[in-house]
Amino acid sequence: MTDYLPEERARGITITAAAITFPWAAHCVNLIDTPGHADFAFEVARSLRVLDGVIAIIDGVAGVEAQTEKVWRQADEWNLSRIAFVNKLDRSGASFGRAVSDMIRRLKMRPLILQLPVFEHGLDGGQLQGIVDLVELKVISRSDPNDNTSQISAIDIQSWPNSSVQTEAVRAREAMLETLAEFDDDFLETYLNYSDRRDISAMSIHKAIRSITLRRLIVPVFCGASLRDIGVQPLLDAVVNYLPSPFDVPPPAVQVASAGSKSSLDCFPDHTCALAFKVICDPLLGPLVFVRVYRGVLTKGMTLINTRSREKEKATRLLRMYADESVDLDSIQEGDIGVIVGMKSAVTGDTIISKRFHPPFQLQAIPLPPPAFISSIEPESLGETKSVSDSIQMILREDPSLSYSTDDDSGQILLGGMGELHLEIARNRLVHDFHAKCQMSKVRVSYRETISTEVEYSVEKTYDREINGRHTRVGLNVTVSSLDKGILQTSSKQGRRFWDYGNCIEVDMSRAHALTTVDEGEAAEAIYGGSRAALQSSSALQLPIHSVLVKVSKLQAFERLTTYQSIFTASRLATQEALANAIKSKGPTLMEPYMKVQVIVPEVDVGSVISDLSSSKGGLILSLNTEDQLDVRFPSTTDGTIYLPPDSMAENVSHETSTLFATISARVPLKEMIGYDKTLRSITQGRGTFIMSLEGFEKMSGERASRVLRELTGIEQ
Ligand SMILES: Nc1nc2c(ncn2[C@@H]2O[C@H](COP(=O)(O)OP(=O)(O)OP(=O)(O)O)[C@@H](O)[C@H]2O)c(=O)[nH]1
Ligand SMILES: [Mg+2]
Repeated sequence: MTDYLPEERARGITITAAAITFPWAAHCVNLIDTPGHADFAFEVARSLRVLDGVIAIIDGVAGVEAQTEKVWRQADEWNLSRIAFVNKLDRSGASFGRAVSDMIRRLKMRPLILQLPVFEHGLDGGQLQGIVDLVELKVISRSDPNDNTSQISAIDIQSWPNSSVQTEAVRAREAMLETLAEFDDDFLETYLNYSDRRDISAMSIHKAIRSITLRRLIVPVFCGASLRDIGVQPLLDAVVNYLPSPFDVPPPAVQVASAGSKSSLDCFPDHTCALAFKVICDPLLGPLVFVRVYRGVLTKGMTLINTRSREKEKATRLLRMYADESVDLDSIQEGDIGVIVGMKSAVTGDTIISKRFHPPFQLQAIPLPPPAFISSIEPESLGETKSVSDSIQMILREDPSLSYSTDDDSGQILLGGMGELHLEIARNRLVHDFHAKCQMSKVRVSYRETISTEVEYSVEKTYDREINGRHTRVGLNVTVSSLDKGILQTSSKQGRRFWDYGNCIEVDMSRAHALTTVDEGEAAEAIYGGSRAALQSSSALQLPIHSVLVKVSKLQAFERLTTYQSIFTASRLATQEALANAIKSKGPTLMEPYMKVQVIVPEVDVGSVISDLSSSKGGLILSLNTEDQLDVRFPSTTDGTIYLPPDSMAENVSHETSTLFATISARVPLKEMIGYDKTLRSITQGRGTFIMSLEGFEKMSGERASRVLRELTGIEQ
């Protein structure tokens, strides 16, 4: 239902995060379905940014997949409460027990088992029939497990014909109560007061589960088979019962632009305040800006201010989304998610408020991964260039993890992205959805350029420029040097630091002179913006700059001749000049992206995979974990053990035949990883999987660097 794009339907995967709102048990639930493929990680990042809780769906056959582990860590960063659902237990080879031990091991979490799967032959074997709810001690099953429309009934476990299910359920329930008593002091009292634990009320159990889930001490674990609609309704009950409501989470952090300091939204009362986290360019309705309202109520007709662009716009129409369908709304309530139709300026990450506030502030931004892949786009004819670049602007507004630049010399359009699939889908959207007449070259690596460690270059200048027909003048000093990683740990004595795509811009306003027409915070922003623009592309090779420290100081203003725009331009020009000279003095230094790669393969293939990664691809093997080395004991429990459900399996699967897998972690240059899915498939007969994420950029030298320079310039070095 949420996979509505034609590309999603054709490929059977989720590509874009889709929001859906529905009522459940007298609550309103906003759900965002996110993609699992690593190339669409930004869709996950922006969803995690605005959600208060997470349902982690674990495949009961495959266990915890590498990408799940990554998303789990991101959810840690946003302090999100979680519940987990082990799915596909109807499939042969699925095992609830194994999936849970996988979760403990890979996700380093403490599970609280709240359900057990029930099979035709009890705990093991035969078709999945339903689940045991351990709080109520009831079996929830369908009258016909093959028929999704058949009646769902909940019967007391005592009446269930299989006694092994009863015995295990009692054991699992006891473990659950012990865990609750261990983590929740109020519940400990209740626990100790009852000699017969069966008498403890479901209400006090729910309360304790909610409390420790909100405190992120445990993760309640549920199970079932969504395809057969087994366990889905209890999972939705759990969302309402255990995950936080918007009023359970602390107010979001905000950044005050001029001070560069962090504060809380509570410091800005009487404002309607929302975060734009997604934009869809609808061909009929125009831009649809998805917002999460953090404070106040956003009403139809309200005048809204974008704190980044400072532009004012009226919220003429509001919508509630049901994937690709929508209904009109008069208001979006505090805590809710909705859509503002037709906003011209808002982009992902913008803060939208109802009253102008000084100094301007922004809700915490959504971290944007730097693109490591690139592809050039060729309009079919010169006349198409404008329309192709307009279409690209639209997909860029939808997906900021794509990037766009043009090569000044060749006029080529370069599109950057997270991976091969990401760029392929972007191209298909351009051609099919926006009818852009263009072709895309093969996906290649996005290199960076930096300056040599020995170089430091300064430019001190006064710029006289005509901007919009007006004479302007600004003086400043810009010094560029190689970014010493040590700077990360130190705080600046001289000024504010802005970090951007691997560079640092230090703005020192202590010696700013005669600043009267622009306030200091805005001037610092203009300096940062200008330098940042200069860092986007080097002058000779047109590559983004990386690992450079730019220090800007001695800003000199000239009364009314100095404007925000003139400071921005002066900062851009001075940074550009300093960079060009620094690069010229020692020759270009190229950097290439390195990936952290995690490959999960059958143990028999470990040797060949390692040899390919290290010998053929020049990668560095970081670790190798085989299944028998993995310890399922959880470190923080008092006796070192926790309850694990039996390794129950569906029909006809013997434990002996299941393949043992190993996880190989390595660091490999991205260039060598292009097309790796095919290599891995052939080495492992399709049984291996891998994920990779950008680890960073590293300097290139020797023949490797010369080869890339030859490719980029077409000139023999
Ligand atoms: N047997 C079985 N198959 C299932 C079940 N749930 C999902 N599937 C199948 O698994 C496949 C993937 O399902 P999706 O819901 O698209 O999975 P997803 O996690 O959203 O995938 P991405 O969004 O692309 O990461 C589909 O073919 C489903 O029919 C289940 O409970 N049992
Ligand atoms: Mg999906």
